[in-house]
Amino acid sequence: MDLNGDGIKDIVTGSWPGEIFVFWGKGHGSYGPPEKLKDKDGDIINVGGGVQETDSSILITGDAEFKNDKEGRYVEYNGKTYRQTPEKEVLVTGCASSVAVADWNGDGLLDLIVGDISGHVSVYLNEGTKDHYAFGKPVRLKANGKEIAVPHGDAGPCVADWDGDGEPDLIVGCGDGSVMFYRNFGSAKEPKLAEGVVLIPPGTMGHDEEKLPKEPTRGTRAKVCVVDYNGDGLPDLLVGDFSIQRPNRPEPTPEEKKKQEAAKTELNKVQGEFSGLVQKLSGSQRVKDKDEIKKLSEELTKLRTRMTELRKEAGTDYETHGWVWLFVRESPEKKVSQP
Ligand SMILES: [Ca+2]
Ligand SMILES: [Ca+2]
Ligand SMILES: [Ca+2]
Ligand SMILES: [Ca+2]
Repeated sequence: MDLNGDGIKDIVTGSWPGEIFVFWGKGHGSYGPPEKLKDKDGDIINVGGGVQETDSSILITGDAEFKNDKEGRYVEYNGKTYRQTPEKEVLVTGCASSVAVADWNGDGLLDLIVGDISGHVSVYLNEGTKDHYAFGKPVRLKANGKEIAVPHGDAGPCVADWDGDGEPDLIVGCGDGSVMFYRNFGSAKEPKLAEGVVLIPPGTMGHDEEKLPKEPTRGTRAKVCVVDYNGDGLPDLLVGDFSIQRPNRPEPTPEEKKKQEAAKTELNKVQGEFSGLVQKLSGSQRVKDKDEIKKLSEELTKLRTRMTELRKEAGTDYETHGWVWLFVRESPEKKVSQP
């Protein structure tokens, strides 16, 4: 889609740590560097994250990193500086976001439909013009009068006319790997969503290493795209996921097994030391001496490197994948099937 109306397609994506990024199309298949999308007030769009301040801490959920100057540690985020003080700890974390760009209210301007880690879906209506977008404040979408909150969070929205009545509907990938369909029974200008219907059941959530399959299996955190993949005129579903399986490789020899066991034992020990250090560096009882903090941070980096080496030597018991599944639509009804 072309977000800035210059006739060249752009790429818009959600992220972990949570912001929405745009890669401006430069033509001939090349794109500019990622930029964080801002709303009309100049605030970075990050619907599931942001800044939470309490008496003892400032928690920043988003794309922020620590910097140091002569006054100490600080974080810059959304045009503001948050400084670490003996009374107030600054913490940085992230959350997942997923975005669909579509004209949600039929005014000819592209809007942002953003899914967040808690499973909600919000719309940022575009109050600008075709050449100059200006996104308003987020409004959570409702289905059957209730705010959408998909199973296991991690909402991955997609806007498409799924039932073929000419009005855009909402399709959402869910944290448990399922896909929900919310029919728009309003109009293009005034969408109203019906209660969600499960299009695709959940994937496998299992973490029991012994029971993990060795073959590709549908996983979790579904992200969807609606497209007529086989060109029969009916919309089909492409579903991306996150899945875990056991490596499909031969059993280790007794000698290899011995090495793996030794690495596992050492890994346990190093992991213990690592969490001990993390405790020293966080929480209200944390170390406050600058030199001591520096020393501990360096040690932490060393341990992290060693842990990566040991995990490799221990022979990982599982591997992670992201598959893309095709579900071909069989009839104009809501029925879909796996090929
Ligand atoms: Ca463009
Ligand atoms: Ca619009
Ligand atoms: Ca429709
Ligand atoms: Ca099709």
